[in-house]
Amino acid sequence: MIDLRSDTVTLPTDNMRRAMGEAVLGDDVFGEDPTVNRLQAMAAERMGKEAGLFVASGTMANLVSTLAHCGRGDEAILGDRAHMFLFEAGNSASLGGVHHYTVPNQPDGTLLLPDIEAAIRPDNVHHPRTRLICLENTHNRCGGRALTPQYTDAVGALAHRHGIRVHLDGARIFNAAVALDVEPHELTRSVDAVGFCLSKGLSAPVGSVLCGDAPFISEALRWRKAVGGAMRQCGVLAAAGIVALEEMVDRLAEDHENARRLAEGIAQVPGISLDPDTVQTDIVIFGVESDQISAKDLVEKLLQRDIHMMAIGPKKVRAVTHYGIQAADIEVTIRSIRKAMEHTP
Ligand code: TLP
Repeated sequence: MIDLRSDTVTLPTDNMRRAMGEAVLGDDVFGEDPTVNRLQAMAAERMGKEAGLFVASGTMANLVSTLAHCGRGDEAILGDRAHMFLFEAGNSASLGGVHHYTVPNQPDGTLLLPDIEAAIRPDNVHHPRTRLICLENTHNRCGGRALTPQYTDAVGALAHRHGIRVHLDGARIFNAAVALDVEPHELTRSVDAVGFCLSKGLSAPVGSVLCGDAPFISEALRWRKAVGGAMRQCGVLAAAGIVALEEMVDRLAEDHENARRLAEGIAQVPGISLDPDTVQTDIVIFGVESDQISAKDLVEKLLQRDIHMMAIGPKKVRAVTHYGIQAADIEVTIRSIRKAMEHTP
């Protein structure tokens, strides 16, 4: 099976399994797990922040950050294609009483600065209070596009001018850093909080780290406890995260090359719409133009050829490259898409 559904399907490497077996552990709720403490310090250093907090998932990083920044009736501005808006079960509303104000995501994953500015509420009893702006880098639903340091700085400056905080959903921040050839901290220097995932392209089995200044992280620690996310000897998981940071970042370039090759190959297939120049990282989103076939049909046809992708709309399919995908798999995939589309009436 060539599984291109997501980079979340990656399995831990042999070095991760070894590190997990040998990890020195303690009770992290007492702050006494040395492996968790080491991962948190490493993560904070990479993100250029004071402190880090190990959490169970990317969703938990986003939730705990929202809860730490906002109170009930406060508002967060974010993109209409943001993962936090679309795919996190409405948790900021259901658990935090936090209202979302969406502005259109541009095809490159950005939000226009005038749109953000216009969404900031005036201080008036009729309105919720704008507390937070959320960005996503790389942007999942915009096809893995990377936001630049300059763009992020501009949003940070705008937010801070209005006394508003910025949270970055950096689930795939290392993909962005590798694609843009910058240090991750250049992408985070203007945000107040960033969460990144260890369990996507970096291949660790579980976990994300939320980073920010020390007072924010102590507030986030309380919220992590409140949502049941305080774990005990979770150094066994953090150990794999340390290997992910040490060994799995630079190789993301290979995933990006594979994605780019996949995009170039399938862009040639009649009935498929895709501009390969928009593929910057590990995510390839393409359109199924033919009237005769839906995204779901194409995904089913590919499955019969042992290739797994995800239909993300009636006419849209997503494929994600990762550590488990080799260049040869990409060639097989391109040939299979061509075949699947050829047999379309
Ligand atoms: N995204 C997953 C699934 O939701 C589909 C994927 O396969 O892409 N932020 C971003 C930008 C994400 O893409 C995801 C996961 C998350 C947050 C949530 O991370 P987890 O799954 O660890 O809660």
